[in-house]
Formats: sequence, structure tokens, C-alpha cells
Amino acid sequence: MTVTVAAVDLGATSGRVMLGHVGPDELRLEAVARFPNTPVETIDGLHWNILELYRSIVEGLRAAAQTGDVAAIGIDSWAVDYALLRGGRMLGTPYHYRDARTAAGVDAVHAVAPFEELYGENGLQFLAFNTLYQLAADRIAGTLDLADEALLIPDLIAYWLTGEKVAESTNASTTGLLRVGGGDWNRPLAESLGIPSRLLPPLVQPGHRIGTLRDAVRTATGLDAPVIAVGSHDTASAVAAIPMTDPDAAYISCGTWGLVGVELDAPVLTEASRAANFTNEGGVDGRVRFLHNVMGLWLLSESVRTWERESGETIDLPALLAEAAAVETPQPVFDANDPVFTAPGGMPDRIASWLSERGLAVPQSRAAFARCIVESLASAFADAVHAAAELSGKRVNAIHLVGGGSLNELLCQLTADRAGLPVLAGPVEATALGNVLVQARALGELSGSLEDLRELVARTTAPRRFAPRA
Ligand code: LFR
Repeated sequence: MTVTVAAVDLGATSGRVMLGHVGPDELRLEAVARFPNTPVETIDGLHWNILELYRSIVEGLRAAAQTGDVAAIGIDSWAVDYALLRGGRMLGTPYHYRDARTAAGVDAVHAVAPFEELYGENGLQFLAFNTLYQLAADRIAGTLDLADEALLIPDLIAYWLTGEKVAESTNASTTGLLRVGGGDWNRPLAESLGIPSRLLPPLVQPGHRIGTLRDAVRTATGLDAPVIAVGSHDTASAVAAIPMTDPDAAYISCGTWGLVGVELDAPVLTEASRAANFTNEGGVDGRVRFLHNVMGLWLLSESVRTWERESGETIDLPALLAEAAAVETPQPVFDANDPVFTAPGGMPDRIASWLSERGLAVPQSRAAFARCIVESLASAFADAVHAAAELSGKRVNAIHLVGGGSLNELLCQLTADRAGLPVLAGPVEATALGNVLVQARALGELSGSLEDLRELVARTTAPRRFAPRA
């Protein structure tokens, strides 16, 4: 027996509705809709184009319904961003985490709770866009006073589809307002930061049935299916689907970001892990995602966007990467963790400045630039894998690399070389697979632990092995 479920996955450049056909011996995805997810810059900053996205999701679900029976829907997106609501109505347009407004929020939060203290409470690496800093910026702007609830983006979409307001726990763990290690909301911390705890909705775990579609949505989509909470943080879903049949492995979930780490049963809150800026995010089934954010393919895609804008040409990425692989002169390595690369726009110039400020030669062709970016990513990935092993005490014999980056052979090979460990590449669609697996288990179609779900991924998708070269 198999079941068909729909995964809504909102990624950095596009959103998708995918069907997952899942059974004890089957795991197959089918794309039914793809639509742009392009942030919009207005006078007051960078925002989600949330209404257009919602319209596209409803249309995508309608397309899904036309293919046959859909037993459930699960939603995931990147973490930390949210909408403010009052009386169930959205107040303003949600901000995108790459908006610059968070700087004021960081200062305000750290004036009350310095990072060292916060780390003990929430276990999160410092990222200036973590929800608590964004909320603090909203408090300074006066908008929090108006709100009576905040919903993370996948929870907002679930609310619009079902009328039910919840906070899914893996994504909630990235807000900075959850007690580390699977705890509840840290209401005293929130209040001490001037973030009213009324904003925080009831927590639910992946697998929880959020609700059934509202009548209007049922009519618009032609679907009659529950929305089930999945690892609604895209990285949590991706990690759930990593085919780690050997537990002594690290992972890299590589898309726009490279999330590099290991899975643990309990958080690591040492001074060393804080100094290394490692995070303890909540995973599916209460696992800990002990990882570090490396800038990821963002560096490459932003560079390509700039070159295309400047030249009016369309750049063929696989061809560029093939040229980059053929570059023979050694290229310099820059720090792919430097926050100067977080904001959008003008990436090649920012990389060039980083290099020349340190007396390093700036690559002279696009191919050399691409090689420099991929070398820098591989170097940061290798460092983070070794740091994850050392900080957690976990043995690491291999690296699973999943997500879009697993198609980048140069990146996989250079990561293996620099880490001195084999890289097992794929599946590309780990996030969507994690999303549908959790739904299928909630429906009773699959049973067992995360290891059982991963075993199904390993059986149905064969990772490609990149052995380290001397
Ligand atoms: C990846 C991701 C990362 C998170 C970043 C911002 O898509 O979700 O895990 O740190 O985006 O939310």
C-alpha cells in the first residue's frame, strides 16, 4: 500500500508543491507546481511576497488534487521569519530575514541578555536575523504593541489553510525563545526582552494534525485533507531524510545555506561550542541538530545574478562549474562565514574587497571566481565538519551532502578532499522527502523511528560517493 501526500516547500528562489508517493517500499516525488519566491524591497525594507505565495500554494494544491487522492498536506520553509497578527488578521507584510533592520534588535537584546547568557537558555548560534532580534526590532518600531500573536511562515500558511494557529517545534527552536533541548517557550526570557509572551502560540511536534482545510480552501483546491505538522523548518525536514545508515556521519544540507553538523540526542552548550558559534536546533523526534550555518550556494547564485544583470547574458551554471573545475591556477580562499556576505547584491565586488583587503589576489575570470567560491565553501564545510565532531565528541567517518549542492560535483569532491572524508551526495530533494516521510508516518502508512525512515530513503535513492583525493 502507498499513500500520496503533498509537500509545500518554500525555498530561497522558488516555492513548490510536490506529491510524495510513500509506502513501506516506495518513496517517490512528483513535482506538480513551481512558482517564484522573490522577496520585495519597499521603502521600509525587504519583505516576503506572502499573498502571491499563498495564491500560488492554493493553485498548486489544486493542481495536486487533479492528479488524484491527496491524503495530507505538510508545509516547510526557511526558519526565523514570521507574521504579526491581531485578532487573526495579519499586520503588515512579513519581513525577510536578510533585511537590515535586525541590527538595532541585536543591540537591544544583548543589552538585556548578553549572548553568553542567551546561549545557555536557547543554545542557538548567533545569527543577527534570529527571530528574537527581529521581534526586538519590531518592538523598537512600535509594531509589537499592536500584535497579539506571531506565526512563523509555515504556521501562517497552515493557519490560512485551516484556521488553526500553532507553532511547530523545529521551526520554533530557531526563534531563540524556546528553551534549548526540546523545552517549552521561555516566557520569562521573552518578557524580559519586551516581547509579550501572548505572541507565542501553542507548540506542536512534527506529526501533529494541525487541522482540516477551511471550507473556502476546500472549494478553491478541490482537496479535502488535513494539514499535518512536519519538520516545518526546511533544514529539519532535510536532516530527517538524510540516508545515514551509519550513525558515525556528519551532514551538510546544502542549498542557499550550507548547514553543517551532526545529529545528537542532547545539546552541547560548552564555552567551546558557543565560541565556535554552533547551534542546537530542534530536530524531528526530539533530536538535536548540532550545526553551524555556512553561507552556502548563496555566494554563487548571488554572483551569477550580478554577472547576469551587468552583462545581460544568461549564465549556464553547469557550464560555468565545468570551467571552474578546469581552472588550474590555485585560487585564494575567503571566509565563507563572514556576515559581510549575508545581504543581497553586488556579491563579486564584496568577495573581491574581502580578498584585496587581505592582500590576496582577486580572481580574474568568472570561472576562476566560481572556483574561488567553491573552494572557499568546501574549506568552510570541512572545517565545520571537524569542529562538529570535536565539539560533540562524535565519531565522523563520512559526510552526507544533501540538497541542491549535492548536484555540484566540484563542491562534493573539494569537500571530500579538504575534509579527508568520503562525501555521500544526495538526495537533492531531502527537504521534500523529509516533509512527506513525516506525513506518511503520521497517517500510519509508515512506522518506526527516524532511522527506519532514513533506511527507506537509503533504499530508494542511492547516494553518489566522492572519495577524498590525496
Ligand atoms: C535554510 C535555513 C537555515 C536557516 C536559514 C534562515 O534554508 O532555513 O536553516 O538558518 O535558512 O532561516
